[in-house]
Amino acid sequence: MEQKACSALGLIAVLEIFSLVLHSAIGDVSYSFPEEMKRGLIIGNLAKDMGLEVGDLAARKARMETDKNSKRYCDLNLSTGDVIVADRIDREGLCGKKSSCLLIQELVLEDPLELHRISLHVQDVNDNSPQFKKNAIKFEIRESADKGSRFRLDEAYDADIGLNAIQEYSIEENENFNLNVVAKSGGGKYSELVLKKELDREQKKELTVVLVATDGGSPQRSGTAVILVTVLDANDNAPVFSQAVYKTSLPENSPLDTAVVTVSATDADEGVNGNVSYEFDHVSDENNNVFSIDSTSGEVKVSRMLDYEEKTSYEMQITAKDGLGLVSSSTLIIEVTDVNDNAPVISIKSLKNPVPENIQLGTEVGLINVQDRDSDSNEKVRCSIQQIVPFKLVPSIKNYYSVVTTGQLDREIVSDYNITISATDEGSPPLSSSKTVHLSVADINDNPPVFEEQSYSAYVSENNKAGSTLCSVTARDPDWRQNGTVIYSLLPGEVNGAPMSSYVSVNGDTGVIHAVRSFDYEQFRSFKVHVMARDNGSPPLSSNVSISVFVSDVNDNSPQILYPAPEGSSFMTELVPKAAHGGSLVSKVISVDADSGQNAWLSYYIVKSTDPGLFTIGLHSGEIRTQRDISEADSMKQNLIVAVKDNGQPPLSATCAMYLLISDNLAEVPELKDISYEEKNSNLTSYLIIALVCVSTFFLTFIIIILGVRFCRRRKPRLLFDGAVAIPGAYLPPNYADVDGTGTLRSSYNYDAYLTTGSRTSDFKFFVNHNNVWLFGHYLFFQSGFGSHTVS
Ligand SMILES: *[C@@H]1O[C@H](CO)[C@@H](O)[C@H](O)[C@H]1NC(C)=O
Ligand SMILES: *[C@@H]1O[C@H](CO)[C@@H](O)[C@H](O)[C@H]1NC(C)=O
Ligand SMILES: *[C@@H]1O[C@H](CO)[C@@H](O)[C@H](O)[C@H]1NC(C)=O
Ligand SMILES: *[C@@H]1O[C@H](CO)[C@@H](O)[C@H](O)[C@H]1NC(C)=O
Ligand SMILES: CC(=O)N[C@H]1CO[C@H](CO)[C@@H](O)[C@@H]1O
Repeated sequence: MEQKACSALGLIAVLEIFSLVLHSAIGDVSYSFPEEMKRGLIIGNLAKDMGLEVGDLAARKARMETDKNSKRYCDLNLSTGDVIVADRIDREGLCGKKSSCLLIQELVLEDPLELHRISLHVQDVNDNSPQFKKNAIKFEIRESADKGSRFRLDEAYDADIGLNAIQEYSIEENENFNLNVVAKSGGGKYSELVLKKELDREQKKELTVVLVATDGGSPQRSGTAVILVTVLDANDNAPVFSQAVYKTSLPENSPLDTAVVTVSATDADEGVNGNVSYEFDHVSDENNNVFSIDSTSGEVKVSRMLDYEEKTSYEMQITAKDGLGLVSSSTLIIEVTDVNDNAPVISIKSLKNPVPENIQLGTEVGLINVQDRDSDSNEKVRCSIQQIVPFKLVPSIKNYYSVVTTGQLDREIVSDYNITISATDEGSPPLSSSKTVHLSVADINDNPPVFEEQSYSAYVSENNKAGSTLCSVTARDPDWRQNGTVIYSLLPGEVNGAPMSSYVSVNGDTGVIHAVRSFDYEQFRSFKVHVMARDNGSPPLSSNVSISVFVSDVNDNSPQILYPAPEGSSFMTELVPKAAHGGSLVSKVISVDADSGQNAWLSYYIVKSTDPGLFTIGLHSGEIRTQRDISEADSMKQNLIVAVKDNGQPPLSATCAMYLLISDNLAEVPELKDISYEEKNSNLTSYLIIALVCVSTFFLTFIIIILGVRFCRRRKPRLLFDGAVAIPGAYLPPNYADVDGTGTLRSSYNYDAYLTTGSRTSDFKFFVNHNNVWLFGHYLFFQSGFGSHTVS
């Protein structure tokens, strides 16, 4: 600038030297006047100043010229000689910031030609206000900026110079900023904002300060600019929770994703600095994943099923964090409330199983425990047995119940119980559960075997096979296993003096009664067997039953003709008096049948006779009577063959021959040598008795020996009755095997025991009527009370 000024001065100096050379005669005129004078205003009077006559000016054609192409700023009023403003003279436009502004104009005069230099010194007028480049100066200042920070402001511009240029800056009073004005070394001034108090975006986001630049002119001019300060955020605020502690409660078993609570924290900062995200603080493993928190919204949700029985409350720390990591935390307490979601659990602590059936009333057989995991009323449990069983529950200490018998047990009626114990809690709705206890009743041998019938009867035909089944008895014992296992056995007894076991046997397992030997009706008709059924318990129980065995008759005995003696063995003759009238009794055929009933109901027939019209025989009496009077014409010897037939099926029969002699004198019959036999009957009897005693002695000895031998060789003696009978008519009951008037047999028999050696060879024939001991050869025949068959 100084150089420019120098060169400008140089130029002026050159011009001045030149003008001095040209116009040495006339002095130059210089005028000083303010800029911006209106056109026509008089700057000065040249005529006067140059000492010229006003009239000359016009004559000499005085005129203003400009150097080079320079603009002509002033004119000359020829009539007055005044220099007047011809054009606008703006100092700032002509000279800018030059401290002096000189315009050179030339005055030209003719006759003589003269050239005068007119120097116009244009003086500055404060016509320009200070001006800022922009009306608004925008600043962004971080709120974290320190006190004393400086922010340089734009300079204002004032076209004027010197005092009219900018002298001062100022800002209106505000709490944050001061203004510091700095003078530039090359002149001019600028200002800077100085932070006197920290900014707080959260308090005031924008500040507006008006900056004023003033010049030193008079009147003073000023220019303003608005400083817009935008406070930039700094993360100076941590998020703040709306509550220090969030407390809420939630029923257990809440479905997943149930919203529990929404926490919220606010951060006064903005943008990232105020972008709060939520998370759980370090969570213990047990709390892990139970709840989830939405990091953006702060909504806490259930993410795992809650179980009151597992954990009743959760306490967690929630952290809110802003974008740049400032954190704060709050406590979240979630109480879980109980829901009746657990049924009571019944557990059997002890059980006496099986229970003996004779257990005493009121005995404890088991102990159960009932527990409900819920709490309060949800865990109160009522426990009962809702069945008709002889057991009940008796509350014991706390949750224990005793199972106690309330009635007598009987295994034979109910052998096991399924006792259903049910437990219900008092929740709403109540939950219940049940448990079935299987209790079996152990057996006690308390039932004796019982026969199906009170007594049994068995019917067996005589001559049965040894080993044949008579009947079977069954006894039942409802007890268990060996206590109910029935064993049959024969009770000791006798039949006809022989042990029972020689007649029958019983199968111990099945109760089937077998005959051990063949029975003979003619020996005994019935007998009683006693069988005991005993169980296998300890001690055993037993019961007895009697079986009546009835032996039924079989027609196994042919009629035995006692009189007359069978043909060939002896010779007997009946005398029939010649004077016998028709219908008189001549003789009687006597026969017996060892069988009974129909089998012993005998009928008599005359099979063959010498004179068929003479004799008849009573069908059942066997009495032989004359049919008509005997006449002289009748043959003296009459023979009758009489058949005796029993009524059995099939009938058995025997025949005999009857010799009748129609005579009044025995001597008339020479052929009958043995006729004295009849007459000497009493003598014969005496002989026979003597002989019998002798023979009996001998024979009994013989028989005993034989029996011994036979018995040893043949264990099973045969029952047999066979052989001939010789009997004198007088000793026999006359109507043996007779019929009464109604035709039915009335019999009360005694029984005969026969012993035989099995040989049928007949060597000896004896009979002892009075002793009822008959001996036929080696057949031994014991008879007791023989022939009590009577007609009523
Ligand atoms: C806040 O943060 C979340 C995730 O961290 C993001 O998605 C979101 O755009 C952020 N918001 C702002 C305003 O920064
Ligand atoms: C008890 O239950 C068992 C098994 O379910 C069954 O076999 C038995 O018959 C039941 N007893 C009674 C007396 O109901
Ligand atoms: C039989 O009864 C007795 C008591 O009388 C008992 O001790 C035993 O256990 C019972 N036997 C069985 C197999 O039940
Ligand atoms: C059965 O008979 C036997 C032998 O006579 C006797 O000891 C027992 O007591 C009887 N039993 C009963 C139940 O009558
Ligand atoms: C050309 C011009 O301006 N002439 C003026 C000079 O001065 C006289 C007197 O003041 C005026 O009357 C003229 O008009």
